[in-house]
Amino acid sequence: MTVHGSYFWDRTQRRCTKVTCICLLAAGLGCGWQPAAPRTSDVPPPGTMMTVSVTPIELAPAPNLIQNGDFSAWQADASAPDYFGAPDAARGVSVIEPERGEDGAVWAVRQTWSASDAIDAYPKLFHVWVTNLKPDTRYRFSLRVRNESPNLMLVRAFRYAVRTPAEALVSNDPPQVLGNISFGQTQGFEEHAFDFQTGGAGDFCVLIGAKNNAVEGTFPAVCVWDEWAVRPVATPQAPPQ
Ligand SMILES: [Ca+2]
Repeated sequence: MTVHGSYFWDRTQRRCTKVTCICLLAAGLGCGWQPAAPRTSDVPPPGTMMTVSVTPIELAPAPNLIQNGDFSAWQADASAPDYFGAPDAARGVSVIEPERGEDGAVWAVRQTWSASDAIDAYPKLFHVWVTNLKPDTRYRFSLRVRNESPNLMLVRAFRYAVRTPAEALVSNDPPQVLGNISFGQTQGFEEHAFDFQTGGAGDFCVLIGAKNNAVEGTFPAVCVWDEWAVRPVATPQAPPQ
């Protein structure tokens, strides 16, 4: 119910004031003015800005410089996931297979050793070439792995001073070790990482490969590899001079 044109006597103004009173008829509500809720100390007056909360902005991680490092791409009948190299089939010491989820999609790599490949050259092991790194730059290689055997595994990065992997494979110059990690049996999946510096200018490409480094080990031995990644390591900004 709306009543227009009510008048009342305003003692302060000493005049009659026209008001509009809007009354809502509802269950339990009468016609009348409701006082505003008392202002509490944490409510700013109108027109005042206040900080409600501060949420730190998480910077997105740099893109992974290893292509297909999540192992999601593995062509049918291919011996290795896209961009990766399989262990040497003629040597026959280890095999890799796609690790699939319940939906059938490949999400990781299962490698099974029947004997140690500790004496083998890394280009003949499960490996990947990284050809898009900058000189004199610090990078972090990281991976997730489940080592189901007690054997010591070794993952190592090399710098070849040539322009392409094809040239590296025929080069007589020994590659330079940039860094490595080793680990034994893991508790489920574990993340392991190492940092490396690429070295001076000039043509180069980097190989990262994995081997069962225990000559005397337990076989068959199994590692499930996931999330091989190379990302630049953020260096703190130098203070202004
Ligand atoms: Ca994955």
